[in-house]
Amino acid sequence: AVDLLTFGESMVSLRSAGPLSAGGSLAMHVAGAESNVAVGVARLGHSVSWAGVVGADPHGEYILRQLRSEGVQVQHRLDTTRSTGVMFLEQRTADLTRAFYYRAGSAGSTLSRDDVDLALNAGARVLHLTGITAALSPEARAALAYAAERAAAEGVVVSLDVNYRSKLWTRDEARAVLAPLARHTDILIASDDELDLVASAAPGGSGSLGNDDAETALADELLGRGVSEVVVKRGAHGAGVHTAAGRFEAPAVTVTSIDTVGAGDAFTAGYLSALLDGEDVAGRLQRGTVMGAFAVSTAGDWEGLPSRDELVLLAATQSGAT
Ligand code: KDG
Repeated sequence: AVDLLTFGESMVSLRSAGPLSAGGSLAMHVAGAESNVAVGVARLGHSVSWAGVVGADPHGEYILRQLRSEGVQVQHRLDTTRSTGVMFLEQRTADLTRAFYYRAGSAGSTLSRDDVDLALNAGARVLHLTGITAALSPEARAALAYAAERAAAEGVVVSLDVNYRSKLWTRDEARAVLAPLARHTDILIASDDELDLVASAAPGGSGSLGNDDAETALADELLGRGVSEVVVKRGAHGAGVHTAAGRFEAPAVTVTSIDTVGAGDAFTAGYLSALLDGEDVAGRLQRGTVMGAFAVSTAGDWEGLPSRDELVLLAATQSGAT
């Protein structure tokens, strides 16, 4: 059994240095929330497996090579009739990046229950899922629900990052599919504006989570439904965890932000790595925020993530040491 198993769609990401409408050079990278987490956890020294479907094209081969070279075990299916998905990531301004997807009908979107079954047969301590998979196709949605249910029944720790992508589906569509998944989830990870996609709005609230009480009400509802840790990502404001034993908060590590894409995935990789190491909730939060800091202060979704030995580089920053 591997320490962590994850599955989802990985794509070729074509990154621009400026407005796409002006053309120019694009740099080819591997993107995908789940493979970002896989790489992050693998770099920290755990055994990691990623399952997914790619096209029989150089793009798919590139994804597989990149993941393998990061030490991620790949359990892929080749779809010879479809293309590997592509996304453009446009650096529109220094502070604003925009994603444009070319992934409808992609090979990765055909991920099925059979694919998931094969991957789960090998065993894992933690299964990490994201809500993106449910937005890809009816079969991917069914595969996600099935995996959560099977893994939970087998005693595998199930982690679910909501990861709402507005270009793939509406909030109402996401809520209808993701809220029922919470029942099989041990570790529910969400940005502070995503919690209402897995729980109902707090009494009297409109779902706006600027409000601390509203967040607590949503988290309590999830804890009542069997989730053991409700992890809330707050970007530059750090992260928090609601558990039956109380609430924990950690500030973000202060760094210069140059690329926030992948920061949430890096946080999740750190959180799950510390969980695998037997760290307590405070230790999980701490490693998550350090990993998030590496992601935002380096270019790329995952390229700047640290090895285990490098973790200390930014942990030291946090305590003011140089
Ligand atoms: O979390 C970063 C992801 O957004 C990126 O890697 C691409 O998986 C991706 C998606 O669906 O947006």
